[in-house]
Amino acid sequence: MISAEKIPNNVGLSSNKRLQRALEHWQPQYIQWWKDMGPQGFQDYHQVYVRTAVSVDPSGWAHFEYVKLPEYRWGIFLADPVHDRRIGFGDFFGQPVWQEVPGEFRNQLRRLIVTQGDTEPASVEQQRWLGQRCPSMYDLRNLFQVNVEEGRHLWAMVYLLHSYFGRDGRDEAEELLARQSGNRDKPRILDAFNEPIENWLDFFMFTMFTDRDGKSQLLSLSESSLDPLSRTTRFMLTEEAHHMFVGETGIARIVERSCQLLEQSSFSEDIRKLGGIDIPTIQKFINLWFSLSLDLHGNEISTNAASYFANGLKGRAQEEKWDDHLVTEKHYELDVAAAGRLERKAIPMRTAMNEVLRDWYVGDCEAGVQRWNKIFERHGMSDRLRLPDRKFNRGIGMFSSLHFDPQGVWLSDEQWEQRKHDWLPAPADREYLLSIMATPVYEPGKFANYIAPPIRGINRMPINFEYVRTEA
Ligand code: BYC
Repeated sequence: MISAEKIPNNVGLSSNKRLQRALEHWQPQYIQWWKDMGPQGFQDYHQVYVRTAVSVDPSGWAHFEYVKLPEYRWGIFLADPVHDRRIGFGDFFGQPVWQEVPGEFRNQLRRLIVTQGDTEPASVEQQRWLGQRCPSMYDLRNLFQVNVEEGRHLWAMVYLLHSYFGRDGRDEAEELLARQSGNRDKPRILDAFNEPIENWLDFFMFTMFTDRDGKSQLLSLSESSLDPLSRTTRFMLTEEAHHMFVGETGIARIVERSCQLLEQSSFSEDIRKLGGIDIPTIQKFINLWFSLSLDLHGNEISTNAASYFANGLKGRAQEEKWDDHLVTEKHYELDVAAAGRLERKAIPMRTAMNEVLRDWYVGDCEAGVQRWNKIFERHGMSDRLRLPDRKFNRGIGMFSSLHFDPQGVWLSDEQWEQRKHDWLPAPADREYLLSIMATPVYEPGKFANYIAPPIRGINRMPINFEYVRTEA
């Protein structure tokens, strides 16, 4: 039986019997999904030191306690309403925002919410075996924190579907638990969420690059004219920040350790012989996850994106910083492949909205990569990591049928086949990573040889704190 206390919320759940009943119906299916598809091997006898959102103010949000994973209190939170909030872009600019879904935009909004919602359980499914290969108890706890919050993000989207989309919304909420990452017959909607995440380099790259796409898309949805969508996604963004922290610092700690191992070997040895992760391998995983995450912004030229913008459903990150909120006159210049070469073409800005968001995203990723490069500088090393060209390894959009190298040089199909494993993880790279991760590290304060400890623990706890404990 669901009670308002069992589901922390600020949406007045106890006074909305219809919604409460709908969620009561959905919750057991969710828990079953979590047990079947969530972290494997950590459901029954482990308690995890996690943060649970119990309200939207900073103190309520940072509530830490030991929790058995299936008993995590997945809550429903909307950021506080903004007084007299107005539509910030598109054809309805300046009008009051909507508290209900306008009939004419129902399908588009449902599609956006379902697509967003689908990514959340997908990521939990992708990561479900990682606990068996963790580099430390600190990292294990962070993995589970990310997982439970992705679960909460699913709750957030299911709340919107149940509250605003009636029968269709309830059906969609069930489908969100029926599709499965990587399943041939019922895959997740977006490609990156069907890719396996089998090792911790994948995981850290995913939380760095794919969660950053989450940030980018949530920033856009938080501009939405549908106020409940805006308020839900605004609160989700606060949690997303921790996920990117996990990814960025995870890679930073691997880079740090690789530098140390290189120094130890006086730069004369392949650090794989010392159990480390060599820099070319790190670069290959950047190339993979950055390109997969670029795809998540959709096609370069998209009438869907234009109509989302026109109708005020999905805006640009930090819309208030732009001068022109109508964008009816402007054009966007992009490279288009035509007759074997690239040509610069101007297209109406509204149809290039996916590309505008991608620009923001690339800038945000670039800043993160520069922070990693500071580690090499500190060690006095000339190595650098870099983002590949945006045409590299694309699966969506106009470059998806073509091949480019990481510098953006056009390649023939044969050249690509010959060289792709110079730039993307090869089976041997994956085998190597699995070999160094085969034995998980569960002893508090101990770290696998390929990763440096973090600078500090979680919630001011020491690094050797027992972040995950086994029940007696
Ligand atoms: N894979 O007009 P277009 C996150 C399809 S991540 C497969 O460009 P649109 C998170 C598209 O469905 C953030 N198919 O599409 C991170 C359409 O197909 P149909 C998730 C793709 O709709 C880590 C066709 O191509 N946020 O939060 O403008 C952990 C036409 O394309 C893909 C959202 O999803 C793809 N990558 O753009 C946990 C925000 N891309 O229907 C969570 C909401 C496109 O014609 N969604 N297609 O057969 C959106 O804003 C848009 O749906 C997209 C796609 C930007 C994703």
